[in-house]
Amino acid sequence: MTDTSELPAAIGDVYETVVARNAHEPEFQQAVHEVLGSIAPVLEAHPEFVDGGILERVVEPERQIVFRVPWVDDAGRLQVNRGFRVQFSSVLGPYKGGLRFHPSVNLSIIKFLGFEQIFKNALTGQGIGGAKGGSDFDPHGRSDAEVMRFCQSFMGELYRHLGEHTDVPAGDIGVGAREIGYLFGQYRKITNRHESGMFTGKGVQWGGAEVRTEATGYGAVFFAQEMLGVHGDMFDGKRVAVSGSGNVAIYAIDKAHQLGAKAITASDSTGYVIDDAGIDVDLLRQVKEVERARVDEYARRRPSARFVEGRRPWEVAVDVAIPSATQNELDEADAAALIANGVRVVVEGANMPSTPGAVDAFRAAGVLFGPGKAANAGGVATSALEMSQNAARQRWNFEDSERKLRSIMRDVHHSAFAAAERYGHPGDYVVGANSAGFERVAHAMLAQGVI
Ligand code: NDP
Ligand code: 2IT
Repeated sequence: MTDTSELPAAIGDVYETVVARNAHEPEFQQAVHEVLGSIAPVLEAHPEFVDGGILERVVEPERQIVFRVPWVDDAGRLQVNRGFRVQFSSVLGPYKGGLRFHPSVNLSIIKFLGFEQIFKNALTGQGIGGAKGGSDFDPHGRSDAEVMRFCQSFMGELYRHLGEHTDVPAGDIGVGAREIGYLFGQYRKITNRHESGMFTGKGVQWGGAEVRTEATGYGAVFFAQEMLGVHGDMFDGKRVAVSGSGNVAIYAIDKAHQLGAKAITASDSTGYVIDDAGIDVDLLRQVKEVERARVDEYARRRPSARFVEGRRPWEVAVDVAIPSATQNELDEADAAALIANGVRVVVEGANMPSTPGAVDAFRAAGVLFGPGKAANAGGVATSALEMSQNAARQRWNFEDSERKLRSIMRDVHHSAFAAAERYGHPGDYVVGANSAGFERVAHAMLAQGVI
């Protein structure tokens, strides 16, 4: 990802510095390249952004925290993991973004996610900055007691950098309801404060917002609905491929079914299941969330399903694809297969799931492509609603919250769509989302001086 030939000079110089300074961080370079590659028209319209050194500053995190996480496993052995929190930008509000627990986690991955989060959060129109954190801890196969001890040790360091007005984490891969409970509990104990707004995605019985659990998957489907709507089309009757079988995937499947579509796949790192009768969400939740088993277990219990080991669902003929597992899980060959099979819409439930080659292929083929920054913004947007409710000591009901999410996704779509038109790339949601998010951040950075 070092080719700068297609970038205007001012942007190319900044990108080359990013590559030199972050030489061993391919995911971070990829995320920066994608944003910088989209915003030339914005800089042409706003030379003050170039003069104000916005680019040089926005690619450098405000603060990066890396720390030791020691804990003792059930066999009495000492384990040491590495913890991260990258506080990328607080220009629009307190740092905000999830925590990821996965063995692949390193600084490059946390920085790419934190960088994406700045512009995604800006696009929601809410007052939240961008951050991401996590650890190379792998919760798979660990007992609840081990996960609790790990979370307590992790928070034993991270707590000093958090707070409802400072930095507000949430979940991501490997961090769900169980982990958030343990992390919040430890923060409360150490600080002696029941500070509800310092974490989002909490249980609805103790400060969590209705619809936060469902928000990312539901939001991605709402975004696809908006994209189809522009072309007078609907979700009803569509065949849908979803990857992943975690939080985002489960609720994307759920909403697709509610809108009359049929989602026929789900996956994890072992392979995918195809179910021609449509994925049974209750069974998938039972297998993945309750039993924490692998996705092949779903196929064993469901006569209409079969498991395809070691492969990804993009070889299945569908109208809509919703990659909802992890970064770079859909490459150029996958995109070619989807296009050959007539895919009409791709919306990214995950962060950066499509490789640059795949994105180019979708655009060239005229596939409606919704980048994660816009399409999965419903999760963090609902986190911001949770922060509002916590601050006001209020609780909104499910129906009102879902209505708000629906309306936010309509606005996110409109912002991205309108920016794409304004900057001469109608229908290009990559340009639209990056431009609309970047504009908002850049204006705030200029106004607040050289910080
Ligand atoms: P979960 O941990 O709930 O689920 C992750 C799913 O993705 C699992 O099925 C997991 O399978 C699979 N997966 C993870 N890593 C890989 C890999 N390397 N190869 C294949 N499959 C993999 O996470 P979420 O559903 O919360 O997150 C999914 C994606 O959505 C991530 O990109 C995340 O950043 C993004 N996202 C999440 C939001 C949220 O609110 N939770 C908000 C916006 C974006 P396995 O168990 O085998 O690892
Ligand atoms: O990638 C994401 O937007 C998230 N994991 C959710 C972040 C949040 O703070 O709700």
